[in-house]
Amino acid sequence: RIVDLIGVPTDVGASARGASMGPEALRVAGIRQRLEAHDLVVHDLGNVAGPANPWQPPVDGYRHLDEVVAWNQLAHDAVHASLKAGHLPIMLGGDHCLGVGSISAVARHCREVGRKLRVLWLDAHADFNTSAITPSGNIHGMPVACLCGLGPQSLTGMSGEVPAIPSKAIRQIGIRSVDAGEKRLVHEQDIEVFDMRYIDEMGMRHAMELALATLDDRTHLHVSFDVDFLDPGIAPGVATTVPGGPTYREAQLCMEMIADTGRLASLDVVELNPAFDLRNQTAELAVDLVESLFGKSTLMRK
Ligand code: DIR
Ligand code: MN
Ligand code: MN
Ligand code: MN
Repeated sequence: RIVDLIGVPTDVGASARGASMGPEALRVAGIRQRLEAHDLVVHDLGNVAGPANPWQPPVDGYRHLDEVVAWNQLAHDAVHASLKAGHLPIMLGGDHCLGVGSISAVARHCREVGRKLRVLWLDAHADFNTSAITPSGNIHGMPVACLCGLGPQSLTGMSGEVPAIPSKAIRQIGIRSVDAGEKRLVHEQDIEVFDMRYIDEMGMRHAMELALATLDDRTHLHVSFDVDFLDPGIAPGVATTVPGGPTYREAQLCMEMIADTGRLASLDVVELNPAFDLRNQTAELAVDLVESLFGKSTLMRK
C-alpha cells in the first residue's frame, strides 16, 4: 500500500500561532520511517504552499476566511489527487480548519467510486461552531459544521455537494469542550458523540466498538486526529489543551481497534503545535499512535 504524506503548514484557522510547524515536527519524529517499518511504501510529497497568516481579528464571525479557503482548496486538491491515484493520503497539519478540505476531497472521491464514508473525529472539541455562535471566530472550531453544510459556501461547497457528508457518517470520540451554542447544534444535527463521560462510564473499548460498528468492505474509513484529543499530561504540544483526555493506553486501544478494521483509507494529523511542545514529545507520541493506526501491535493477533 502506498501512503502519501501531504504537509499543509498553516495556522490561519487557529487561536495561537505555531501549528504551521506541525508537518516538519512529525517528519523529525520519524513518521516516514515508522510507516516504512510496517511495509508501507511512503511518498513524502512535501508541503503545499499557501498564503501567510495575516494575524487579523475576525470579520463577520470569521478570522482569515480568505486564507482558510485558499489553504483548504490546496488540501482538497492534494488529498483528492492522492486518493485518485489509489494511495492513502495522510495530511500533516496544520490547524483543524483543514478538515474541511481533506474530508471534502474524501467525500468527493467516495461519490466518484461509489463507496460509503465513515468519519472518526478524535478531538477534545466538537468543532461545530458557526459564525453566529463562535466565541472566537477561529475557523478550526468550525470544520464539522462546514462539512455538514453549515458555514460559508466557499467552505461548505468544496466537495461539489452541500452538505459534503451526512451528519450520520460522523462519530466523535474524546469530546470534553463544547461551547454553549455549539452544544445545541451538535444535538440538533444528531451527531453521534462518545464524549469523555461516555468513555469514563463505558470504557474506550465499548465506545470504539460502537463507533466502528456497521463498517463493511464498501466503507472508506477516514480518521481526523486532532492531537488535543490526548490528555495534556502526555500531549502538551497543542495550543488548546483540555484536561481529562484519553490516557496513553486508551489512545493506543482506540488506534489499534481502528487498525483491526482494515478499513482505514485516509488520515489527518492536525493541531500539533511545536511552539507548545517539550523536546518534540507530542510529535513523537502522535507518530507512535499513527504507527498503531497502521497495525503496530505488541503480539501477532488472531
Ligand atoms: C473553541 C476551540 N471551541 C472555538 N476550538 C478548537 O474557538 O471554537 N480548539 N477546535 O482546538
Ligand atoms: Mn504517490
Ligand atoms: Mn479539532
Ligand atoms: Mn481540538
